[in-house]
Amino acid sequence: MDTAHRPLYHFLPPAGWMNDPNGPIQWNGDYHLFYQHNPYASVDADKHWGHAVSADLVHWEHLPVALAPGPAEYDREGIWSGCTVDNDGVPTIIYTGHPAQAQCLATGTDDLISWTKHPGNPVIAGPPPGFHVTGFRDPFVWREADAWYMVVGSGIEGVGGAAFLYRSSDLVAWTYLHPLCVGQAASSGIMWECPSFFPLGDRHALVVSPYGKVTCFIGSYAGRRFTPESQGLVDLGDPYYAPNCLLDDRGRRIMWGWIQERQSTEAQRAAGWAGVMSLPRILSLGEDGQLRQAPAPELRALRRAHHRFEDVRLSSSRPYAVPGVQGDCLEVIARFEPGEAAAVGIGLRCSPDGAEQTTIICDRDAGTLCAERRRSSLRADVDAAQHGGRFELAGDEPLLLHVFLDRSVIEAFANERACLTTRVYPARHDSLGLRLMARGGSPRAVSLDVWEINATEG
Ligand code: DQQ
Repeated sequence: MDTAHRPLYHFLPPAGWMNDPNGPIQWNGDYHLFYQHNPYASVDADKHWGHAVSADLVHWEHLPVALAPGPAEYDREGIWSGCTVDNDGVPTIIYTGHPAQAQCLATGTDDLISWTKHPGNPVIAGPPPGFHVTGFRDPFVWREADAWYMVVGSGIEGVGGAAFLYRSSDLVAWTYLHPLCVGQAASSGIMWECPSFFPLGDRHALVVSPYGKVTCFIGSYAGRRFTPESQGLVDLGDPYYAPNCLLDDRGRRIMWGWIQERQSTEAQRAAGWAGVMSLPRILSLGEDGQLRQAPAPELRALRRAHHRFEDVRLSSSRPYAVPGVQGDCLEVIARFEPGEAAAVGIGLRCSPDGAEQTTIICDRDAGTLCAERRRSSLRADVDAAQHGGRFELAGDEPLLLHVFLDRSVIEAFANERACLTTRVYPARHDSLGLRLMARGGSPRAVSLDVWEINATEG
């Protein structure tokens, strides 16, 4: 198994393949996370629901696989994504059976370890009549005062992504109502995978994975129809996909997403593992009516040795190599006053000569936050494309970059307004340096806090 790039404090299975988070739920106080899992090989096939539990969102215990494909025809080729609900004390999974692309039920024991598929499966055999759809999967279920409601991810051919709405009194017999929301292919894709729909502040949020960057619509929910008022990206990085969320007993909406690999499938297979879960993010609604995401405060339990620097003057001619800090598992909080600078950023996994380095850069002139990966790795088989997206700083607004580095994973939060997840696979063992950089000016890092993270192998 390749351990050099295997993250230490992001969740991932003991071995094999992982993709979407499925059915996260808090049960008897503990957080349970299920996930798309191929336990036999680190390749994208043969999906089971893997399972893990945590008391603190940080340390996870692996549990036996919850659901496996077959023997019935409807899920013979895979237990695809879905959700988990508490049906009056009975833990209940609603998932998509593959290849039927039909929605199915399973009920669990109180410890959530053993699951029994419903004899009446599938409970929704196919898409509503009258639509030519691009897919029909990934049920997300919630309770309202009068009944259960479900959205199923889909798309209407020639129109765009869609979330179809159903109602049930018992989770078994479902009545199709109408589309909760329909998008436009040009602006939000032809298919909405893994929809999640929930109240956020005084609005509702619909999060969808449209075969591209994850999109969050904020809007109003009335008459059982959702009307988007704005649209944004959950993460500017392209490896982040298919998030799912829960509401915990402290009223926090907590979301995880799948962080995809960005090395060749041969390298993934050889590594023995593929796919990483993002850190748990707490969602809220900003004063501007847009999505805010913050890393769960529980993650502070991972902090070990602390290094603090204040009032660091940066120069565009030479990056500032942070003295005495080395590592491939770090938490970094940098507060910049960009001044006149065109861009400021943080270099991670830098080799001493700079031949390898990855930069999270906020370009104020361009209004972007990007991961520059041209020099991420000397290896030829890893993706080196830059990725990122819109992130604008107002006037002299300070920049707070909060970055989690976990070997091959970088998750960055910028002013809690934007997130950027990327992958890095340095070839050199000495690519452990941390740098601050600037372009077109001499900005100030008001403070820089770095914690070494000392986690044990997950
Ligand atoms: N992954 C699952 C599907 C879902 C897709 C299959 C999204 O249910 O649409 O592994 O990554």
